Amino acid sequence: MFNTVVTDGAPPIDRRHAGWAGVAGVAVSLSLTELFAGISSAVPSAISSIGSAVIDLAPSWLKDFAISAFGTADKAVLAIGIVVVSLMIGWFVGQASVRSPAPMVIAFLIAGAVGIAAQIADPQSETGPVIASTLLAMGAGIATWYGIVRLAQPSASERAGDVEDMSRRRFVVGLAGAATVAVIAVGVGRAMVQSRAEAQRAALILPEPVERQADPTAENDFGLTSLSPIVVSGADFYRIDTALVVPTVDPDDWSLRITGLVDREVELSYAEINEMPLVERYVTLACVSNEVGDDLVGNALWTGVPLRDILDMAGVQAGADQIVGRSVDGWTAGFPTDVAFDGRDALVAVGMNREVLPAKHGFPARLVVPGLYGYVSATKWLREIELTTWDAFDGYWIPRGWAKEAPIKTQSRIDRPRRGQAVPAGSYAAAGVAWAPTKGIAAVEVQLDDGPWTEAELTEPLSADAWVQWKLDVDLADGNHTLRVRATDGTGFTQPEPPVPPRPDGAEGWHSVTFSAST
Ligand SMILES: Nc1nc2c(c(=O)[nH]1)N[C@H]1C(S)=C(S)[C@@H](COP(=O)(O)O)O[C@H]1N2
Ligand SMILES: [Mo]
Repeated sequence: MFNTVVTDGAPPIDRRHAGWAGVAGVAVSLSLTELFAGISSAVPSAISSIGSAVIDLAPSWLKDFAISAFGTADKAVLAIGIVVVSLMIGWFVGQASVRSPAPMVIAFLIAGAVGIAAQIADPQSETGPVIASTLLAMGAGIATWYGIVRLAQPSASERAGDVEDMSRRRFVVGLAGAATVAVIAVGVGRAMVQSRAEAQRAALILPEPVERQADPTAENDFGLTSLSPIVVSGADFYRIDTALVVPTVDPDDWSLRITGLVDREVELSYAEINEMPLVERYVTLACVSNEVGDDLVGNALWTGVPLRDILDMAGVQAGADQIVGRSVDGWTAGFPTDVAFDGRDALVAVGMNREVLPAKHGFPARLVVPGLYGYVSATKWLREIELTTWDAFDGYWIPRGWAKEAPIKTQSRIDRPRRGQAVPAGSYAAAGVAWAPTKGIAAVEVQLDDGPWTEAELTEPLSADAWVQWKLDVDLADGNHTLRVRATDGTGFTQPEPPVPPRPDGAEGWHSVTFSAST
């Protein structure tokens, strides 16, 4: 069939037309993979699977560059990059296939193999559906390319001038048709994935905990504008992860396994975990990459099973000095086993702020470990807890240049005023937050310009693991000012002044804000 790429005696089609036909083939093929991901939960998105493979294979300097250049949009940029590069390959291979279909067919075979390999690496995928859907997408891509090439070729009677040459119009219609199919397939696929997940989550009800925490009162939260609330909603809570698209987990298919150096492996279904005695804990999570003064930190009320209870079911063996959390998307984090038994409230959490854990914060279950940065502890979309030795395994970020042991450093932040803000002169309520999970905050001091360090008023802490708000009324003269803050934690340790960058184990230094006051 393909020997008719060039119809008998017809001139080869225009190179630009051939390029666009290739682009259309790739677009239809890629978009169908998104549609299939929507139709079947056994088929992961090919674009995000390839993105994950790129993230895993990329050298750490490149990842650092991407994170610093694009911030939390780095994954979106990567996905767009994969699509753009694929379409460009379609353009060039389309042009190379003017006389023979071989380059296009070979390119699709290679792309299919890469796509299948990347998708199968996703632990939630199933090989059969992945291969079948990829073959379908490849076939549709080749057929689209071939169809548009044919549409762009004048027929014998058109060439002879017997009838008006409509080939150009047919080409444009073909291209538009392919673009329409691609847009609809991506839209429908994405919508199906989201609605399947949301419907399942919405149908769930977080069980009543056996231990409830009191709601915050005016003692716990100053309630000032521009000051972070003491409990941050799931929607406003910072989000950091390596997932290109939020993993969608079917709680009916999901289970949590406790494996490795245990007396007996344990497997718990979502229902079984929810039937265990659940407790509520206020815990502040912090990201190690947070710069002094930034907002990759937040406090929430977590509902879950004490990690210790789940470990005791399995029986931790002597020598198992590392706990590794593994997520459904293959991410890992490890921390010392002691942490689960030293009295702090580490949880396998299923709820956040009295709601079923939001998808982007780890539904159906995640780890919450007070006092440890998220990258070594807070595994979202948790699938397995493995007991191992400290030396036997390094979590995801460790070979990428971050410290293996990563307790959260005592920190404080100024929320009011913002940097560069112009505030009215006179009395002003400066305020912010301070955190030292597991230790608690004993004092926060504030310095205006070259004035004395003055102790701020603190809110009643929700727990030793939760941040507090601080507030100090300052008297502002007209002109520019600098405000500095430093916290002292429950051990008596006061934040030192010298700035330290986030890598490898968390930023240090005093947050300071320059602003102006005028009458
Ligand atoms: N599966 C998975 N869990 C993860 C991560 C991740 O990339 N994948 N990132 C961790 C990091 S670095 C942090 S700071 C916290 C952030 O949790 P949040 O997004 O709910 O705020 O999640 C942790 N859990
Ligand atoms: Mo993080």
